[in-house]
Amino acid sequence: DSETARRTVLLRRPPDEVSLPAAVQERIAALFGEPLTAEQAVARIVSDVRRRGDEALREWTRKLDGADLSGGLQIPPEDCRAALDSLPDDLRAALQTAAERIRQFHRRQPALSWIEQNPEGTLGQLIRPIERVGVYVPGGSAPLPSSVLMSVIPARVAGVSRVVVCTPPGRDGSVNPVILAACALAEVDAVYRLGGAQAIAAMAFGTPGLPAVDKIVGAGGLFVTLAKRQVFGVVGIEGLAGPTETLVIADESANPRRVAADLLAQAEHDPLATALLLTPSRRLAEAVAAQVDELLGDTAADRLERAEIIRASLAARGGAVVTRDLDEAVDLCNAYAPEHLNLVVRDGWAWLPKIRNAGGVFLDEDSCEVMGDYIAGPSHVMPTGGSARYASPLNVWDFVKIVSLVGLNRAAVQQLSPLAERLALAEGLGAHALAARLRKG
Ligand code: HSO
Ligand code: ZN
Repeated sequence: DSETARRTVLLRRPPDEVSLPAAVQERIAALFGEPLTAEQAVARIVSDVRRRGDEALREWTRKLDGADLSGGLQIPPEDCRAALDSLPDDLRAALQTAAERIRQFHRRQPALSWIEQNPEGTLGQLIRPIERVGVYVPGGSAPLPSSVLMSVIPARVAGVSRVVVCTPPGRDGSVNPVILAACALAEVDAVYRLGGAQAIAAMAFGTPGLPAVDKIVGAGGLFVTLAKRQVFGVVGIEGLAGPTETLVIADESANPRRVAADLLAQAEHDPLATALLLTPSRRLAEAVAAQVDELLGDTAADRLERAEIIRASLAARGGAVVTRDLDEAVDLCNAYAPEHLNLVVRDGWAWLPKIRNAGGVFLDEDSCEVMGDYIAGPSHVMPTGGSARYASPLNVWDFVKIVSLVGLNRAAVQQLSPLAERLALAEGLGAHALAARLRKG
């Protein structure tokens, strides 16, 4: 009804900062010598990389990341191996278990070729992996090695023959060692210290130092997302990731402290992340709010390193909505189509059939989103910004395609070619009609 509709609009309100923050605008103006929109700035970088290749990559990396690439674009594979070997044992073991669970989960997504032989001959579909895939792994304030596993392993399971990773270098040209270790573990073929729009352009068009790929996947910041949009068509992309988001639907049976922790976990990703609670219980909403304050407070037992980011995110986009009942919460969820839905209600299974739009459903408190972020098995690369209405989490099917097979025999063609000819004539395509007619007998 209209109240539900009004609330959905509020949930997905356009960010206040649609226009770029002043600091970014100034930076762009300084870099390009004139004020440009983010799209224009990205378009310049993309076309420059396309024209001047590695030279442009070195220049943009120096300008944007402050790093010197003269030591080489590619990180030597030995460095990745060494990073894996020198991880603390417990961390290496955790990554290995995560990798194995992700592999097992994705092996259950069969993309099947089929060939049907019948009196007409043959029709079928051949599943072929995409040959070369590029994975973008963001750097920045929280480099996420788990994202390496969550993107590379589904590609490997699909049979992609070459998987490369681009990730931005720090000022000293280095890349987070745990990211390198995850690349070694996932058997990435090449890792390039390259970030932003320049990385996307390089993977799309190829340069002497970085051969082109066929499809680019992985989330990134604004410039990465705009660049992916601009190179789409030259290469495939899996989607345009926006800031991450979680909707918690909970009733009085939920533990407020755990719900609060799940909201904080989401908010800590990004000041632009969204963490929302929908509940028919005002009491729960208030209890969760109190827990959020307590967990964020200065006196909290373990002070959260990213408390500032969490506060910014919760202030701009976080909160609780008290709904009429659980049905309304579910309706709001379907309209909002969150990346993550945490369903923490009595008898969650009974509600599951009503959930239509969400990247992933995390059923019950124990199976919180963080399990999915790291270790459960499905990829944590999930559709954001309402795209769960039509898109899926990253999966094996993102890395294969169908080749259709038509092998009709002479008898079938004799029977069908007059129909093809008739359709060709209706389309005014005389050569098509001729080709069909020549099969007639
Ligand atoms: N929740 C993030 C994934 C992630 N969390 C990686 C921790 N590391 C977006 O789905
Ligand atoms: Zn997360």
